[in-house]
Amino acid sequence: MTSFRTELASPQPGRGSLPARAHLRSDAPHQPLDGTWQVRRHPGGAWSEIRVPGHLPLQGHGAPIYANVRFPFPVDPPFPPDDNPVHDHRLEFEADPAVLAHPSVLRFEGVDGAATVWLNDVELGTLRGSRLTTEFDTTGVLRDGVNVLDVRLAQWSAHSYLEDQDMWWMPGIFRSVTLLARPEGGIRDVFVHASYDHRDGSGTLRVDVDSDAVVTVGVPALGRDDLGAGESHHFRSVDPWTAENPMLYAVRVHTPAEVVTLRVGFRTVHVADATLMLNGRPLLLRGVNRHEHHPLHGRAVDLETARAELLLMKKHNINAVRTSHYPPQASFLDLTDELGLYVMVENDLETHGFEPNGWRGNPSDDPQWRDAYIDRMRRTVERDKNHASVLFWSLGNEAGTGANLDAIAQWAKRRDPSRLVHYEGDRRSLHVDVYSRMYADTAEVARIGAFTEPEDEHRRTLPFLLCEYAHAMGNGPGGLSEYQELFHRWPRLAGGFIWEWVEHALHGGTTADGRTIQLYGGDFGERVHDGSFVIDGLVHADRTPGPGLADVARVFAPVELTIDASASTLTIVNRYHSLGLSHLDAGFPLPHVPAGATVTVPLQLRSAPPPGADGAVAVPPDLPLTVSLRDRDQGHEVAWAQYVPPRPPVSLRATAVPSDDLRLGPAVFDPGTGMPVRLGDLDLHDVAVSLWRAPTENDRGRGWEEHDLPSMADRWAAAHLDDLRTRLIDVTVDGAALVVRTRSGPPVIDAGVDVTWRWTSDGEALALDLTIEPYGQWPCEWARAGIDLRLDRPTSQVTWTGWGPGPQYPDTGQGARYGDFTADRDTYAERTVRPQEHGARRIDDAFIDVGGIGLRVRGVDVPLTVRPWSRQTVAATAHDHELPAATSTWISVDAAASGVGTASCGPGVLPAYRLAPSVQRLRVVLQQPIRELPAATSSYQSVSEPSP
Ligand code: IPT
Repeated sequence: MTSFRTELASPQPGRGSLPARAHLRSDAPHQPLDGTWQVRRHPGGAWSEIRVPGHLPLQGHGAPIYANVRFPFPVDPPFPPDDNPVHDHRLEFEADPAVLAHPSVLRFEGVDGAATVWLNDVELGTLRGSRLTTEFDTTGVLRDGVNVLDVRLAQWSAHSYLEDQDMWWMPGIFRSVTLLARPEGGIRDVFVHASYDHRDGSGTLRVDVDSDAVVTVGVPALGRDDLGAGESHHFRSVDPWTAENPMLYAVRVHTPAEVVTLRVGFRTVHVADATLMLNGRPLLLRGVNRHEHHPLHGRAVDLETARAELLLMKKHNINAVRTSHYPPQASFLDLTDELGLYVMVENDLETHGFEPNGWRGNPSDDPQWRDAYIDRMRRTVERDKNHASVLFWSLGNEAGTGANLDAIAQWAKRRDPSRLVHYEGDRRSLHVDVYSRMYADTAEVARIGAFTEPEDEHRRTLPFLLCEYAHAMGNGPGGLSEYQELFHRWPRLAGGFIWEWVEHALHGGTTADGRTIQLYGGDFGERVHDGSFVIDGLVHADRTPGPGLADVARVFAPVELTIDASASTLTIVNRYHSLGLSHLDAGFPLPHVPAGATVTVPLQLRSAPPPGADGAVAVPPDLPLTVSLRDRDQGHEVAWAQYVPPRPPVSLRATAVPSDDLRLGPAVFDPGTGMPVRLGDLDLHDVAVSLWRAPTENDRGRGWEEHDLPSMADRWAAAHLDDLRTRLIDVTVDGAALVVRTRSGPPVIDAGVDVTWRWTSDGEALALDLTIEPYGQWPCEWARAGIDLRLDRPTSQVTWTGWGPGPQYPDTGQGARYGDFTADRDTYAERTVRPQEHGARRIDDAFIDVGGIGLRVRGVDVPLTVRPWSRQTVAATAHDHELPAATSTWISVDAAASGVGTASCGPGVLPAYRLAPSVQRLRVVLQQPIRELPAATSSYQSVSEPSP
């Protein structure tokens, strides 16, 4: 018997297990073994309790390690390091007599690390493949009364080289352990083949069954309970399965000894004319990459949480999930079948850490790893092969190239010709059914869609998808709309999967003042780590949505609405795969618009009923108008459009006259700086022009299209953009205006900005007309151009008329609409795990409450940022919970801002959204209200009615 340690260095698959098969819902007895187990460090530790499923480092045994591409140990395959934590797990349990009455099987659904398993001191075999199911035969070993199950688990093994996914390294028995009775004459495995023929609406069903007994198959909803296994059965008319209408048929497979129940969807996925087709119609994937993550439990995600995630996705028009980068817990796919999401199931395979070493020694092309590759792919496909929602098998992620990958592609195609094989790393798409890329920029995606990119004949026959794009890290992702427009334009483009769904922050307790501590790479003392790169999701680790999710919902909307106010028409484009619009409620009768069609109807407008009035009225041309479509059953909004009329600049009658001591209306100016220092009862501090922002994660990344240049944040730092010094040129009076001219520039360089501040007042408010003009040769683009100021009290809330509720930068905020909003301090600031610039809303009229009094800001579409910390503090703080308590309020009003892009991983800011040094103008009116503000009135039109 090879020793435990020696065997850890073997590239061979685990041994002793039963052949892989589907997870089946059976009436045979089973016994869950989840619960409280015993654990001790091996050798020599003392036993203590541990929760299964769970991770060791999240229960006090060792620490999590976050490393993305790089292996946190020497790259010396197939050897793991000697410094390799090993833990013994033990469960003593009474066998359930119902299980004991039959042959039995012990099933592990996921054990992170490499383990050897004993039952009653009999070695059952080894576990390899952390996110894959393993079953051992326990017949004759399982005994009456107390049984002892031992699992010796090492964190590192040869197989760690195959499991380099971008996530926390966290060993543990993190998925369920179950004993299953396997009755004699029962059903060992089932493979359902259910297809749909869109030409005549018929379905074909073949159920292959592995059993020694006589098997019958029943489909009650189709009136049959006597079908033979292994034969094709044709049904003249079936309701096909799609994510939009996830129609499932109960299928009962029985032998005299066992009944297995499946839920089967008839559907056909294929490629035609380089287009991805489902049931004979083009399919667009509006997807996300999903890791399993919970801030307290790591990859041990309970099913209720998973269901809530999927419902949240559906509510935001997401229709597809790539299970990056391993098969999810098995029952997850029952949910995607039932709720309706298209799934790309990915094999548990990534060898990315070989890339920094020039891919030397990559297991993907080394024969000694071939069996492990086949074993992993086989276990992936066999487990999940009966799910209608699964359209693709993915060979793995970032595993380079090589014969072992080619072999598993061929194996998967042979075993399951009904699904498409995906692998992004296949550089010539030779062994796959779709051309896949990650983070390609829109210019290239457009060429691929238009077939103007040089490609060989084979690749030209394939549809294209982005298995990862729009890196949702921090403030962003910018540029979603530009991708979606291309997906709509070119049939070859099958859409893609945003990176990524959920952030992987780990819960680190609570601060004294009640803030949740969220941790990332490096926070556990790791010496090799990738910091906050694991915090890059549309939803936070606790699944509260980040602002990007509203943008995704809008951009992914399956119905596109366009209001033409001048023509008084509404254009409706139905972008569903096959649904009409009858499930949607618009508040008015929707015309018939079949999937794929566009209909334009006249709009008869009805304002939100003014008190006392009712019925349709003509649109006052100066009121915004919103059309909104809701899902009748689920209630959520599916699509909306808004027409916002142009608003004139804020006017103010300049009646006040500047005094000699630099007072103007409610304002007092400092003669030394020319800047206002008081407005009514408010002290204004640090009024200054500003071109910088606290770098976002995207600003800190190097855009792929300009990877030879420093990041934007570094370019700004090199130009000292955060450190403008100001010289007062002069203060003059021009009629009723106080005109202040300043010059501001960073130290070291000879470029800067000349700024003209033209102040006027009507006695109550203060209007600023600001002009910013660059001089000299600017070495970098700007982050923004605007003014900053500080109030010496913390804000409690901001109320505004303008765009909301979420923030907007030039390439984000598609989910924001015009209206009246209120946000508390934290919501307005848009806190992120790692602090960065965020939270700008485009406002027309805002009130920043600082406790009884406050500052009113008016303008047209003016980006307004409000938060209780300075930019320098935000930029210098590593974690949200380390930000100081609120004592002041920092306010910025911008003339212009740069987009945010996705350079944290992928392209930078698109050219149209960059801010080149240029003349910028801003008109804004500041006021410290002396009267109570009227409560915001919703005079906006919210409903429109197309006339019949
Ligand atoms: C890409 C990885 O596939 C994914 O797991 C994740 O790490 C992502 O990057 C960044 O968050 S690989 C990268 C080289 C594009």
